[in-house]
Amino acid sequence: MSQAIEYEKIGDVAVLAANNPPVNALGLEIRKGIINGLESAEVDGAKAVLIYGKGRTYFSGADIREFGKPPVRPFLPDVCDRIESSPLLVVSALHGAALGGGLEVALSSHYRIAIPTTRIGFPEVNLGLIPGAGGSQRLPRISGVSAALEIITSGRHVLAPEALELGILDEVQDGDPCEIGLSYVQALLQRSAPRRPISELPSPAGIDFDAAYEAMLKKGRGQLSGAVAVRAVQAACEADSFAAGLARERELFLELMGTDQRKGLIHAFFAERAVAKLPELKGVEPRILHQVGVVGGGTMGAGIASAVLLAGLPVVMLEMSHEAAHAAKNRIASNLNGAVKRGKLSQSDFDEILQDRLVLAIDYGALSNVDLVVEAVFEDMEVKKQVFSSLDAVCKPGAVLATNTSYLDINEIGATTSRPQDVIGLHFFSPAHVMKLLEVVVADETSSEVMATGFALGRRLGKVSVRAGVCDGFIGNRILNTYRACADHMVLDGATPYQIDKALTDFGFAMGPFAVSDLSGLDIGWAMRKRKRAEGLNPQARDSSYADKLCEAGHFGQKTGRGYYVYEPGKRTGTPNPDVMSLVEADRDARGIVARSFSDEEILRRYMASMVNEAAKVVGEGIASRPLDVDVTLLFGYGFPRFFGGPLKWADLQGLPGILEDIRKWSNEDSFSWQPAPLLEQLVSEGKTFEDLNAHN
Ligand code: T1G
Repeated sequence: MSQAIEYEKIGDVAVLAANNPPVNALGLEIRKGIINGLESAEVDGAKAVLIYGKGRTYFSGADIREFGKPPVRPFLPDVCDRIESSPLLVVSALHGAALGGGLEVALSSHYRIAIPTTRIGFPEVNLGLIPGAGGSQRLPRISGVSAALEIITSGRHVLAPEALELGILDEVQDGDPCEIGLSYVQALLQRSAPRRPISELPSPAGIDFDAAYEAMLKKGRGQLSGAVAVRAVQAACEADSFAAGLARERELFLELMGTDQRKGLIHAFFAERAVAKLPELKGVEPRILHQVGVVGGGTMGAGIASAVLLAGLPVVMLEMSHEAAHAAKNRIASNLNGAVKRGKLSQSDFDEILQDRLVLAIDYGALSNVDLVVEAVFEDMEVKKQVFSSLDAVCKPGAVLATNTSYLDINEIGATTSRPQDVIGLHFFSPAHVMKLLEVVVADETSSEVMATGFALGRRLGKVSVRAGVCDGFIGNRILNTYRACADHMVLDGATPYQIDKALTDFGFAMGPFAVSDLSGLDIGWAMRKRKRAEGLNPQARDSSYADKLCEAGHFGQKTGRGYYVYEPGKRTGTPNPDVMSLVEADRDARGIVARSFSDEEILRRYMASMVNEAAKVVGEGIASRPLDVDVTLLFGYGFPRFFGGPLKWADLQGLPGILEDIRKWSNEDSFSWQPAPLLEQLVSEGKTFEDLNAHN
């Protein structure tokens, strides 16, 4: 059986090779292996020890799957202290991603060499934690407090050349990690380089840690780990000894380990990786994509084309006229320009894309050779059907025909073609070249190969793709429409849009529902309400009119400078629009509603209960395969605070019985009007959680 740490003595050097694919996570066997390897080296007459990782990376951190389980010795801090205190010279050779506990192992080594593409970092804050094996004590001693604080609180990956500049690495050299490591050790031995335990370096000079703490708390919008990391680095400067600093770090680490935020963030880490793992895609090969077509060059179409071009694929953009096609090209150019400004695209690639890889067309014939086409035209069923029958006529056999509709019935669209098995929904979120979420909407006839191709395109575009079934609004918008309606109900009953927005930003959302409506455009909600009225409203639904009045007055939010808020030119945050409350009061009077007060806590509970309840229906009906698919959708498409892990993880952590009790209590009120989801009732009656469903699917 292969060892987690393979031991080999090469000349005077004992080589410890980590072999724990896929990312050499520092699980128990690795930790034991390092200790055993050091002990062997010390009795084996070695003069030095080289530690490196086999496969694609050096240690990428502690084994996250062990968190929350009873810890087993040796603990990582002990392993790091053992490395540093070894009488032998210990050298680490890094490649891939030396992150978290991996960087802590490297920092406890006496010297570090890396290949140029290596990334180092402390991403623990993204898991609701802080470095827990000396990273917050050793890094400030070699890179200085400011650099250490920035790296630890941001969680960002630092490339090797910058890490060399910061003194974190001693050498950067290209080649095989073991080979460059061995020659580096030889060089150190030849010049009798001393062991250099970082823990023996003096405490670094401090900064105003209280100010840094407050700043991180504000930036975290409720997430604690960044601010707590400041206190850990503070200990590196102020503790009486290295050991005392280490103890303080451990104390803070264990406090965070017990928080719901740690559970939420680790759930999010694994959930975003699990969404693409679907049993129905096992062994299914996607179709090859060489060229993509986009029909409709408006905001969404241009965004989708930009995402595809940025991923290196050529695009044929079809519009109805030359003017419209050139307008689409200008939108794409402005999107790509943004990427150039953000340093994500070079000017030469920008030019090459617009000259060679983007083809404009006004004739469907131009799409005859694409492998996949995404339709992004006006949200009208008749228009969609015309487009799809044209695509059916011109596209080659095997081409994937995708629609970017955000709610229309894809079964009905597919039925207008002779190949419904090749029709799928690819629901991008605006701006499509920025937003990470992609709903892959699988219609009744969609083949698994076409579904696999949708996911493959998502991976190629760097998206987080979630499988969704066909219903009005799929996963995300269906749930949004419910909690958005719940907010409207509370306004009719006495709350204000501004109180609701504050309650949700205090909860952790970047923006409240009314500010989000202003950002996406009030005309979108208006069009949806008109469509719903035309389709016949659910009699229990309350149909507020104050929002319509705003739109009838031409106020569509940020894009018109006025909506629920008033925006100064160029500003993205506004002040409450004084007209809104008089429209609301008029609406209440017309309905004979006597306004009452709402506490922020009640607003939050109602809002979240409506969200969780609808999400449970979406899972219960199989529109979402698992609860984690809903969580990832709300995290990546609707700004749900990541430290809660998503609405269903949040619900589990809150306790489903309490949420069901709320829903049952309110379900007969006008201002709630939703019956408890059968799945929620079933889970509560069986004493189960949404997580149980994730585990089983
Ligand atoms: N533990 C367990 N599993 C891990 C893991 C880890 N640290 N990192 C990755 N995996 C799994 C992942 O779930 C996936 O599994 C597979 O490896 C490939 O990952 C004490 C407390 C390293 C940059 O936060 O950022 O150290 O889905 O798909 O895109 O101070 O993984 O195949 O079943 O992401 O090439 C700190 C987390 C831990 C790094 C590679 N370390 N990992 O990205 O592959 S806390 C991290 C990553 C800590 C100490 C503290 C990325 C990656 P599966 P992948 P990738």
